[in-house]
Amino acid sequence: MLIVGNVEAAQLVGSELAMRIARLLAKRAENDKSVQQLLDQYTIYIIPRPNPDGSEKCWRRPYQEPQGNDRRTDDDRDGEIGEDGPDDLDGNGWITMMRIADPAGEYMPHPADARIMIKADPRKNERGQYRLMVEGIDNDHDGQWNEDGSAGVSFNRNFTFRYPYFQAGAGPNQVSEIETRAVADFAFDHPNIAAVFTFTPEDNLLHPWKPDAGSEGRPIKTHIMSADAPYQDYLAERYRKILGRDDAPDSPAGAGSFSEWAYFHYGRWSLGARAWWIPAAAEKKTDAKEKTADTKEKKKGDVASDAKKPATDTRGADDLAALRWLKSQGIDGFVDWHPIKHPDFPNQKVEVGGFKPFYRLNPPAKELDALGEKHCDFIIDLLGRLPHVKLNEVKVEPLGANTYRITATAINSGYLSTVSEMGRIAEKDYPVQIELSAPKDTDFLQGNRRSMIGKIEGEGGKVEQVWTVRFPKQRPENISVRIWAPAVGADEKKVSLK
Ligand SMILES: [Ca+2]
Ligand SMILES: [Ca+2]
Ligand SMILES: [Ca+2]
Ligand SMILES: [Ca+2]
Repeated sequence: MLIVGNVEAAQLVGSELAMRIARLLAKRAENDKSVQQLLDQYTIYIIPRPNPDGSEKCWRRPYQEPQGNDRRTDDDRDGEIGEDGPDDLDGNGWITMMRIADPAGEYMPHPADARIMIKADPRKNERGQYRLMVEGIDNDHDGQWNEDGSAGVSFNRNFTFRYPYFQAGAGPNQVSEIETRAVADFAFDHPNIAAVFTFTPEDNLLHPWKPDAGSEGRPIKTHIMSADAPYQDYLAERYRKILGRDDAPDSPAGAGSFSEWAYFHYGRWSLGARAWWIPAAAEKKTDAKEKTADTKEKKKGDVASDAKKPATDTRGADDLAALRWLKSQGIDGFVDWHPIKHPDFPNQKVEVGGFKPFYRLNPPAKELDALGEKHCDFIIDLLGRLPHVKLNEVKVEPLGANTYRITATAINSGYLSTVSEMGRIAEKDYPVQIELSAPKDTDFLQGNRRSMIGKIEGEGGKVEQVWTVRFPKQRPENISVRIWAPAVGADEKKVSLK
């Protein structure tokens, strides 16, 4: 199987946990025979940091959550590259937000906590008092602030499934980047990969993908196939049980994301987990998309997201919860608003403040040990459920005149079927093959020497292959039957013809 770390560069916890899984698996195998057996049986590839340049950006000062790699992008298409990124105006080493007192602004302080900014709703007789944008100046004097930081191409927006054409961070075309190309090539070069586990916000272990009967018959698949959904649902249940948490924020719909590509286009079982989030006890359920929009792109504020809000006012609820949680943990993750002099707004009050980058995406270090152990538990659980073919029985019946009927029964002893329904449709798997080894001059009256077997269901799903063969000269003492496929293992049985 393949384990992939932080597909979103800023979620460094993903790469840390991927490394921990590797170490823990090796360590546990020393004392636990069943783990050793699993490691003998399966190969685990781990790509802890699929976007090294993007991840490296996390350590550059001033600190800001990176979106993409180091490709030089002209984000606003004005012919200049990276001419106006965020600026650390208060010199504290962090890029946060800034608010500009402005009667025409859309934002106002939250009634419960003035540190949190929410969009004013005129229908509620509220009036905006501030403009809100990312900390910085208009370096190129085009009337827009921080519109081009040459943010690069995001690893998790550059894959082929539901590719977000022409959108920020998507890149010039699908799999255009060295990183995405390298990971996709690696995957295709290793047909023995049966399942992919990814640390990603587009999780399906906490929010299982839902099948859609209406679109299932269409040639281009957009939803998990209904035949695959129960397997995914069961694994998701296992994951939540092992993790002991069931309160994750909503999963955004992927666009060009890696884990969806792994299922829809690479055709493998694909499981995604968010790894960590601020506990729901501190945070009421919020839309993850909104959260990103709230922290990153308030200046482009989208009214539509407010219009969809349910009757209860949840504006700023996740921010409030995050503040409560930071406080309860004694973590300094918020910069209190403080006035600065801003060259672009000489006559207005401008303050810098807000959440520090990374704190809401990555857990405190003290939680890493437990998270590592639990994810290792899940990977071991998953390894024990991967498809695995075995020859159960090979029966030989003499029919006279040097003619024999040979019946082989193969089973899949894993929980997962040998290929997902999506993989079968995408034709990206290497199908199970079965072969009868017999002397060259053997006549195959029924069945071919070698043939492909369709999908074998999990939990002891079986298939039967029947050959009728005649040996023109002397019959051999033994024949053997072999069954194999790169992702589901191999088995061979020799039987005597006596
Ligand atoms: Ca530009
Ligand atoms: Ca700053
Ligand atoms: Ca500008
Ligand atoms: Ca700037």
